[in-house]
Amino acid sequence: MTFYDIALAPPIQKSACSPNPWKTRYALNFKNTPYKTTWVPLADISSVRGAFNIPASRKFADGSPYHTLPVLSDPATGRILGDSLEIATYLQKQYPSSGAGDLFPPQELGFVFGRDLELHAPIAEAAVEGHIAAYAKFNTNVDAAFSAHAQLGVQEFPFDPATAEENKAEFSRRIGVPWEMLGISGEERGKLLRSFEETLGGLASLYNRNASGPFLIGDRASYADFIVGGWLHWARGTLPGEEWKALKGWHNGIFGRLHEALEVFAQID
Ligand SMILES: N[C@@H](CCC(=O)N[C@@H](CS)C(=O)NCC(=O)O)C(=O)O
Repeated sequence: MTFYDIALAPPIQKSACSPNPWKTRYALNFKNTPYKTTWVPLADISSVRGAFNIPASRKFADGSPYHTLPVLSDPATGRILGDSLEIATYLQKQYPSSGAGDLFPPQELGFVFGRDLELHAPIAEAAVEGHIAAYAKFNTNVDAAFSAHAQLGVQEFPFDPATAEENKAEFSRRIGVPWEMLGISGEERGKLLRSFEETLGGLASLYNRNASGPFLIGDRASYADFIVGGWLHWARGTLPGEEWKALKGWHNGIFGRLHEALEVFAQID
């Protein structure tokens, strides 16, 4: 299989911090299904994805298509999938007993992020069947909870220096704000960090349900942990070191322990 992830600053394996591709990497490693990663520069996502003739999985606020990664292509079945949750459900259906087993064990995933976000590209909930709907809802809420604090990752975002100016200009164009004005510092940053910590408290309560941890259902990881873990990679890759260190310690160290425990599924080829 070929897994398409976003190439950021070299060495790309070290800077990889795109949350949705990370969810896919965790799922592929969990399933132990052989794959190779193709690294796509930010500016090439539309052309690479366009060549596959699959619909965009997101839309900008004006309704135009937003081409994203991950994409997974499986030559065994000829399938090409372009949405992280769709990829995970495909892997579970196609390779039910591979690797560490069921990616979607039935479980309660009652974390709700109740704030409406005015994002330049709204988050849409993927359509899935049966008990996986709880995972789709969780995915949407976790995406929203982290996206609400994404501004914290602007200043140290690991762009490839060779294309950084072009990438920043494109993001600024989409959002309608100059890149330099997107970053947040001082008192405002402190406030947003406190909001982030408080928001993650809701997720921490879900983790506290199982006192032994480190995963939501104890010693067995599921796709729900990969959803959170994908975003922890975003935090690790874009927050200043001391803030990432602090985050790992928030709520009795739940997120630091989770990030470490997910290491067994984090290998990059
Ligand atoms: N619903 C999609 C969302 C994918 C998504 O938003 N991907 C981001 C990276 S995490 C992306 O490709 N961004 C490229 C860009 O902003 O140009 C999924 O779950 O796969």
